[in-house]
Amino acid sequence: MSDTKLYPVPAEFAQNSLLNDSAYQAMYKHSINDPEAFWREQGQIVDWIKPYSQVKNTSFQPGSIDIKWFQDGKLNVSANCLDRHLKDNANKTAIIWEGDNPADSEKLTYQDVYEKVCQFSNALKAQGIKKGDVVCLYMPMIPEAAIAMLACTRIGAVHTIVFAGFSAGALAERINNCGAKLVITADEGVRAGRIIRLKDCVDKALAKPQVTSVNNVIVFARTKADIAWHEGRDLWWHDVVKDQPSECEPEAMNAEDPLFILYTSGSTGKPKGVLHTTGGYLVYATMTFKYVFDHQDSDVFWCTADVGWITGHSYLVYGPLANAATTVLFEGVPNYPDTARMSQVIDKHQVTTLYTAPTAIRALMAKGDDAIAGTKRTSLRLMGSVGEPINPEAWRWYYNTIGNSSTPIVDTWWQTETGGILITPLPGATALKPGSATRPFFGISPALVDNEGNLLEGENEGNLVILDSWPGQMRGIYGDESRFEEAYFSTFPNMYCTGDGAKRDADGYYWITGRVDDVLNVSGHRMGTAEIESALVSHSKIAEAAVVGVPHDIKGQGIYAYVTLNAGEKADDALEAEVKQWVRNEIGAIATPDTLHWTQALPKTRSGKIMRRILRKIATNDTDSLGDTSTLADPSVVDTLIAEKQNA
Ligand code: 6R9
Repeated sequence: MSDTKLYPVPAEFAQNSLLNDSAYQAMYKHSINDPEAFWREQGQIVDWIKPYSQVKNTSFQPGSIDIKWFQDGKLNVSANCLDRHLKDNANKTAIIWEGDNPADSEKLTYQDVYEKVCQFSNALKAQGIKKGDVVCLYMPMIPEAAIAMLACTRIGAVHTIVFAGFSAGALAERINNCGAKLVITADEGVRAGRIIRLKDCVDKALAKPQVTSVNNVIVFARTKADIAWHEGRDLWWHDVVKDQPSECEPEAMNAEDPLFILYTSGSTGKPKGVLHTTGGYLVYATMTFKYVFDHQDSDVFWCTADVGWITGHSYLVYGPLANAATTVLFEGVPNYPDTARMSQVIDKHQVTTLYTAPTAIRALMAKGDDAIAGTKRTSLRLMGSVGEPINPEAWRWYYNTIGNSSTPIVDTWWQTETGGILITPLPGATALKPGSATRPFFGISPALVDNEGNLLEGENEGNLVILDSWPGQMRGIYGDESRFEEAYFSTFPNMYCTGDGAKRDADGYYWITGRVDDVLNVSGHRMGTAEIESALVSHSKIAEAAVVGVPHDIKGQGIYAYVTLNAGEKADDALEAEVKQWVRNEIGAIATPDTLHWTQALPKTRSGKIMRRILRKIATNDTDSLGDTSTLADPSVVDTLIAEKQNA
């Protein structure tokens, strides 16, 4: 909390925004004092096919965790994102696609997207996909990714998007876990001038003997490259939509019918299939988008997240489209073909609202003014940050350089599990402090507890928990009911445990300090240390591995892996390269260790638990206060590790 300079709401912003501070205060109070009445009214932000009479039916009680919202209502997500806008906004741009190559861009109106979604919905039905079936998307950042998502929701199929940077093995594991019947992909993806062979990767995943659920693969021709073809299984996107009508009746979905599954990392080795349902998720994504980004009809909103992450679901596709906004979908990366690409895209499409991640900001900050060379960025009126804590230095650079010292920043804290933003400034209401996510959104009751679960009052630091449910909350872990309670409600009974630590200052502002569990945050991507460890030990030469996060200037956290080899194996540069490549192949490039620390033994307790606390300190050269080492089976291991680190 070093930076205490307040950035007040600019007068002009306060005047024209949806909510000022007193409106926020009054609405927040109402949302906490009478959640039932508050959400009964707010639920009307979306259109219902059958109105709900019930609103909130939730329990965080041990043994009877139950989360239901608007449970007797019926609605359709694609109808809310498209059909209802056709009357007034048919010709408004829904999606601006900006290709990896700056020469490629395209605009689709609400009418265009509506017709394409209907056609693709009919195509899915023609392939036998029904309400409740799971469809896996492994897609590059092209409009067809959003079209496929919306088509699934139109017919009641449950989508699960796997980030197209994950390996064939990671894809296979996810397909298998959810029993997907269909995979939608592209021949190839294009990113930063490089080709990603997506269809090859799907072929490899489906060739694994354990994957038996998939009947068909629909392939969009992005680059028209030569690809292997499995007759009878593979279908071209352009063929399946060709003769389909551009009308398709939306399925009336129950509010609590599954909408999507999204895999994320927890503290165990197995990714969790986070399940979101239809009504509550849509209400929450729609409402948070509207107020956090102070949505105005003329806005051009650009969220740089990939559709494979929750931010891409809620604030690239569902939140913006449900609000009839114009959303920018960018295939490339912020610094290709040159460092100023992000700024160029802002000028080119007159972006008003930019939502990006601290890792991207820091990477550009390292290039200084080259990141804005030749651009104005005067169309911007609001910027956002998400994915990890933003350090005040990066915040100020973002504010001063990208935002011309005049654009407020909303630092939004939330998670895959929360469906939408929980702690955030509202730009017309909240004075900003660099590095603080500030105050709770409507209906959110954050609290801090000590390790025993005692509530901490006032200015304090502790584990961040949420005391009551909100509509966007996840409903379960797909295929593993018991793990839901265990993962989120058992550490501190009667509270949702976020896994993050936080401080609260004298103004009641929250400052997220990062994960307190074994989850890493590398460039805003969540990864369990256990997942990387299990990839490492699956290498035939590796006996044991322990992974810790270390501070990294650009990525936020880097991956530091301690590795012991099987007897007789020798560590050298060739093996180091091989092991790094191995992890890439097992999980994906985002999981590649930055550092491999070869060693003979890991520090373990007498009961055999690896003491990560000590490994973290050694990795960061913080060895003056190693804390209690008396429970170690062999304390000399620690001295060896310290010496190895110093000689590295
Ligand atoms: C939306 C998203 C969730 C974890 C979360 C926290 C970190 C996200 C943050 C932030 C500080 C912010 N995180 N936003 N930390 N300030 N504004 O990123 O979801 O991929 O599930 O990651 O990311 O540690 O627990 P997800």
